[in-house]
Amino acid sequence: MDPLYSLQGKRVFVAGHRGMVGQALVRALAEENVAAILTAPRDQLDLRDRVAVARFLRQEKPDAVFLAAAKVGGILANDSYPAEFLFDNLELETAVIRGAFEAGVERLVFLGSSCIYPKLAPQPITEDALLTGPLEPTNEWYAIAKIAGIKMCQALRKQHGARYISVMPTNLYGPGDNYDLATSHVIPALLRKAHEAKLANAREFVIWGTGTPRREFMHVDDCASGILHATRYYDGYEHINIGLGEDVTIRELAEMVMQVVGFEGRLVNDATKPDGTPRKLMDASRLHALGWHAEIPLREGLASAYEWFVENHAAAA
Ligand code: GFB
Repeated sequence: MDPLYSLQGKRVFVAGHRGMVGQALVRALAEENVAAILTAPRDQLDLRDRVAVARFLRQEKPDAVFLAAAKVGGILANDSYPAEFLFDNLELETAVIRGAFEAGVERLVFLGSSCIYPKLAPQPITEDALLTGPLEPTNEWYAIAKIAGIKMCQALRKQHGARYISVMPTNLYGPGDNYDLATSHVIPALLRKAHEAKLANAREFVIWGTGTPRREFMHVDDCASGILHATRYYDGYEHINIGLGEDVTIRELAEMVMQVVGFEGRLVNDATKPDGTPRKLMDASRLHALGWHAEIPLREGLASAYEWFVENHAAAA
C-alpha cells in the first residue's frame, strides 16, 4: 500500500516533546528519514501564546506538525482544575493548529483522547459515537477542548482543504509518565504505591474508587507507531481511534501491578475517590484495516514502565 503522506525528507515539529507521548514520537521519528525533528523548550515558547507560536512556525517552516502538547492529568486533576484543562488546551490548540495553517504547514496530526466520547457510549467505541450523548463529568472540560481540536482540523479541511487529521489514543502509559500521585493517571500511581508499600513492608495499598471500572491501556511506543501509521495512511475528515481492543478492570490492573512490583499485601478501596466512566474500550478497526496493530502486551509493558520508574525514581517521583 503506497502511503498517502510520506515523512521522508520533511521538517517535523513535535509540539509537546517533553511529555510522555511527545518523547515517544521523537524516539519513533528518529528512526525515520525525516530532514529535521524540531522541538521548542517550554521556557522559550509558550504554546498558548498565538503570536509567539506563529513567529516560531514562520521561522522554522515545518512541513508537518504533531500536536502532542496538552494540559493532561488523571481523573482527580481533571476534576479539580476544570478551568486550566479547558482554557490551556483551547489556547494551545488554537495557537498551534491555526498558526500551522497560516504558516503553510502541509500536514498536522492532532492528538486527542478516548474521553471525548459520551460517558455511556456503546462498547467498543467507534469513531461515530462522538457527540451522541453526555460526557463523563470528571473530564468534560478536557473532553470539550479535545473535541474543539478535532473541529479545528475539520474546519480547516472543509474550508481550505488542509490535510490535517485527528487521532484518538486510548489510555496510555510508559517511560516518561507522571508519577505525582495527585495528578497522575492510574498506572503510574499504582506502580508507585505498590513500590512504596513494598519498601515500607506495608500490609496493604490503596486504590481509588470501587476497582470495577474497565480501562484499555496502551504502551506509549505502540501509540507513537500508530500515530506515524495514521500519518502515512489516513487522510480523512473524521478522527481515527488508536487502541488495542482489550481492557481490564482497575482491580485486575492493580493485581498485575502487584505481581510486577513483587508486593504481596492486600488491596484496599478508597470509596471517596471517583470511578469516572465505567468503561471506554476503543474500536480501532479503522486503523487495523490500514495495517497497524499494537504489539506490546500489558504485562510486558507494565514491567518496562516499572523498570523506568525505578531507574528514574529520584527525578520522576
Ligand atoms: O487513569 P485515571 O486517572 O483516568 O483513572 P481516567 C482510571 C481509573 O483508575 C479510575 C482508578 O476509575 C480511577 O478511580 N484509580 C484507582 C486511580 N487508583 C487510582 C490512583 O491511585 N490514581 C488514579 N489516577 N486513578 C482520565 C481523564 O480518565 O484519563 C482524562 O480524566 C484522560 O481526561 C485520561 O482521558 C486518559 O481513565 O478515569
